[in-house]
Amino acid sequence: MAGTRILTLNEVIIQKQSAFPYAKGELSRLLSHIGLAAKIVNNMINKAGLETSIIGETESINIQGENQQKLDVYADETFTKAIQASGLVCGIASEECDEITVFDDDLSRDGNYVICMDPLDGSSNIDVNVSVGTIFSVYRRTTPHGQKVTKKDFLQQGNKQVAAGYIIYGSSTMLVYTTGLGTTGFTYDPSIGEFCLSHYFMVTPKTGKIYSINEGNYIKFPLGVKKYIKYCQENDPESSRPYTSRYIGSLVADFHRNLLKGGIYIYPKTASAPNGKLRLLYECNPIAFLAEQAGGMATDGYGNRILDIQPKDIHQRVPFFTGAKAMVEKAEEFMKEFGDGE
Ligand code: P6P
Repeated sequence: MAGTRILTLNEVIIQKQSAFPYAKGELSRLLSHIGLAAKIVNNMINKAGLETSIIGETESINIQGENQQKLDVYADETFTKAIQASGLVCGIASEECDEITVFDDDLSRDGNYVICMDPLDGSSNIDVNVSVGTIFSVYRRTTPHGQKVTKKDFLQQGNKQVAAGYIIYGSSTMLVYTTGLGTTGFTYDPSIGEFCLSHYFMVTPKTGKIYSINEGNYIKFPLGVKKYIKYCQENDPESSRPYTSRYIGSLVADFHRNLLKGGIYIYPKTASAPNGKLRLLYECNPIAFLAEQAGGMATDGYGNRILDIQPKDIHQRVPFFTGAKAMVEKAEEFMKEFGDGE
């Protein structure tokens, strides 16, 4: 539109940081480094179909027991290097690494922040050209500066996050983040190599017509989840039911669609996954922060706000219900009434 100049990620971060006094420009610098890594990974993902050397599996299995994709390792290394180069972060907890990564150089040891990240979520979808994402979560360290970071710095409740976000590598590549001042989205413009402001203040609909869950696990679900799925499928035009089932198998893509259109994403506990599948530190907490900042909700299905759960382990899993507030509340009603029963 004439007269409206495009604002880049760095410009908006600096604009918003003025409302965030203690960041002293550090957070904006950190988010800029994350944006750089996102551009590098985006470039490689877009070539994945052509560069056969970068697609497919490595020989290794990560701590999750999942085959590591070559791009998982590439994304983990790229984000780790870019984050360390900022000199602001003293360590990283990554889905791809069994233990925390401690940055032991002078600059980083004095860093104020730690990062939890899923460098490439949904990566098994890459070889079939389905959207994937990077998820990150930023905390201030709790142990004294100058010392090596410890696991304690990472085992903080999600309500202590100072920033969180995701990059979705889809039909277009977007970076969506929050520092607690609302959820903001940027769309990557490859012609200028910049993330450009496209969604200044994202607000998710109070309710929706989309439910996202892997119904292939139906027989293993808690009774409350089974009852909620049937509720979604009932014919009740007054409440816009039956809802539409949409499940890509890529959390960032499913969440992003529901954030914009209104919907609920559920990964509950199942008979074979008693704590669910998703990891609290680098999937549920950052997504929950973004959901709440956009007016949505995120719980474990048992009335516990995700952001208030006290982590015990860096790879801890939790059941995950997130999306439009009215939909999460309705699912919680079914869980309260029917619980885990058969
Ligand atoms: P399932 C990808 O591995 C992931 O962590 C999320 O991105 C996704 O929503 C979920 O697992 C898919 O799991 O068991 O339905 O294949």
